[in-house]
Amino acid sequence: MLELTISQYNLVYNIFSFTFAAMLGSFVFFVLSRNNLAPKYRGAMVMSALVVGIAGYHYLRIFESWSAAFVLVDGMFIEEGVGFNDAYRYVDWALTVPLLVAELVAVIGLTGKKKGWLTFRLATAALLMVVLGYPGEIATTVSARAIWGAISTVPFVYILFVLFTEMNSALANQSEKVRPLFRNTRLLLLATWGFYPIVYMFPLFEITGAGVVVAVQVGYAIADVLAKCGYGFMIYNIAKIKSEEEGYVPGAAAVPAPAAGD
Ligand SMILES: *C/C=C(C)/C=C/C=C(C)/C=C/C1=C(C)CCCC1(C)C
Repeated sequence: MLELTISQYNLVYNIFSFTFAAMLGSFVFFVLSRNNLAPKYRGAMVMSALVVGIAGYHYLRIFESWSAAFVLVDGMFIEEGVGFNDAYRYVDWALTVPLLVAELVAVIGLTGKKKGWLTFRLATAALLMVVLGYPGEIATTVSARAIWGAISTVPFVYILFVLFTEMNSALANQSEKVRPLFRNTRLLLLATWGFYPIVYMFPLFEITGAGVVVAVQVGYAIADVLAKCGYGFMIYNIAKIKSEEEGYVPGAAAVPAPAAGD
């Protein structure tokens, strides 16, 4: 039976509330600022908005589930009834993680077959990673958690491999100004995505009970804000600079032809 102190319960409660607010705020920003971008980059912003919209909805449900899962008895929060539903998180990832990789490909400005194939491979690997991680997340033994975690790491490594090898040739075609932004976005992706398997491994260490539940929820929530909102802002920045470089003037009726060599 899970028992949390009042401050443990409140910490998670407040983090969920903060995360919902961050997703909602980002959603409004991405929708409103879409028109500052050249039309070819708007798709990336639509995907950013979808990601934080979908995640915002799920955080609301996670937040509700958390509130309903515990009762206060003698100064401790005791889990009762149907308990806390963690599945929302994986449903959310199954939808948002493929969109996040598609966003990055969209903002590079590849066209045609190359774009479609790259997006397909990255999005499929992302979906596989999430689907294969779930049985481990709900497993009741450490060994099952470790095995599913290891299997789920295969597509994860594949994604990183594609981003850090194949994508280099696409980056070589970007302007001086845009290239470091791409590198930073890719590093943010590596740092934040790398955080999920670490959080996932918490229960494999000695931490058990209330402490680990709190650490996992807080860890995933912070990673989600950085990997969805923070990342979306960086994608917006890249798209904005590229739009300007390509001569796009927000509000102008026609878009001038891109400069030679672009
Ligand atoms: C917005 C949500 C994001 C960016 C979620 C990303 C999730 C991961 C990178 C999860 C990776 C996992 C492994 C690599 C192994 C263990 C199981 C997972 C699913 C936690």
